[in-house]
Amino acid sequence: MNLNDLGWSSDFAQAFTSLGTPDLQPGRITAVHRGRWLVALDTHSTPALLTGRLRAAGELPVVGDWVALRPRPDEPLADLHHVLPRRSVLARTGGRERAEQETLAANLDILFIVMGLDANYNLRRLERFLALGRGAGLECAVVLNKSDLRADWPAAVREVQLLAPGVSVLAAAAASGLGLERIRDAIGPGRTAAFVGSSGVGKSTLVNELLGEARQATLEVSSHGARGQHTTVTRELFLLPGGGVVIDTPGLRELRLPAGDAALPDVFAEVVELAARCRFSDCRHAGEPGCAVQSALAEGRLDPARVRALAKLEREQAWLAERGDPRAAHARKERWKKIHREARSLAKARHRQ
Ligand SMILES: Nc1nc2c(ncn2[C@@H]2O[C@H](COP(=O)(O)OP(=O)(O)OP(=O)(O)O)[C@@H](O)[C@H]2O)c(=O)[nH]1
Ligand SMILES: [Mg+2]
Ligand SMILES: [Zn+2]
Repeated sequence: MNLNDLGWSSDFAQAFTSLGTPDLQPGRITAVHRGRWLVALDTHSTPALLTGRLRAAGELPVVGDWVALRPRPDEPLADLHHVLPRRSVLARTGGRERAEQETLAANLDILFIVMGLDANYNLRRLERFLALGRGAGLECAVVLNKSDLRADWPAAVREVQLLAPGVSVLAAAAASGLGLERIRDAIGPGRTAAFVGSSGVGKSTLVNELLGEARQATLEVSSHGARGQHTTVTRELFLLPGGGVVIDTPGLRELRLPAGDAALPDVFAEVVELAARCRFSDCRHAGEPGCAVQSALAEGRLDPARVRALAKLEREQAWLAERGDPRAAHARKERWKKIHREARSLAKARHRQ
């Protein structure tokens, strides 16, 4: 193994040099286990701990990060001193009712969004994943896996292509190896790919096929069971035999986008383009005159599900923005107070008539 195979580039080399710490070694985080980071170096892997200074800096290293570390002389352990600036960051909003950002992985080039061609197939979920990937500035590819379970899979490929113009859409069947060559080509040497999608769609099965060996546990979907178990529980980075790096991730039951996700206009381009032609710039497409969205819907030129999906994601973004900005929340409260006041006086006026 060498660092270039792992995705090292001249940018990282420069960042490393400018640390001015030639006694440290560069390495890449391949896994994180209970306060221990596993790091691939040019010759081997080592477990590592954070130095107090790096811990105090707040943002912990994640899978895919490039770090500068120093091996301990007397034990098979290293100390992580620095995280090199990230080229890209995949993040989501953490669990229910919480608005914290959770960084999932760093320094990715391409995101494989895996969807099963069974009951898992869901365009609304796909839109979320596309916004996640595009928001992180990543090339995205949709993998429609389990094509062996759906005879008319080419229709699904076409449907997704229409939904996401410019995004490559590949049909795959992990068991028969269909689609694997295209996935391998899309990754390419020295590039880093992550597999994301619901639990049980076959991410680990695909990663194993790419590796040519069963490195990741996989499980019958039925055994994922009512308790909603995930087979893969941690993110892990692997080097492919032919070059390229893949990160397997645990299934995301519910994906909430990070705050400030700027990719919605990109993912919902046809809706946003129409909305730009509404008479009022703050048109809510709810009966205002001169609404281009409403007329497109009435004429069947626009899919109402897309309009609703965008509105829902925009509401989530507004909520997150307010959580992060109390002033915005205050302004919204004042706006509603004013609307209610006006509604009340209007009602009174009507009553008097
Ligand atoms: N029919 C069919 N089954 C598949 C295919 N790919 C994977 N499976 C099966 O789907 C089940 C789940 O696969 P996994 O690879 O464990 O799914 P995963 O996405 O890694 O799931 P998590 O780790 O829980 O997120 C396993 O029983 C696989 O054998 C496929 O192309 N066709
Ligand atoms: Mg898995
Ligand atoms: Zn409108």
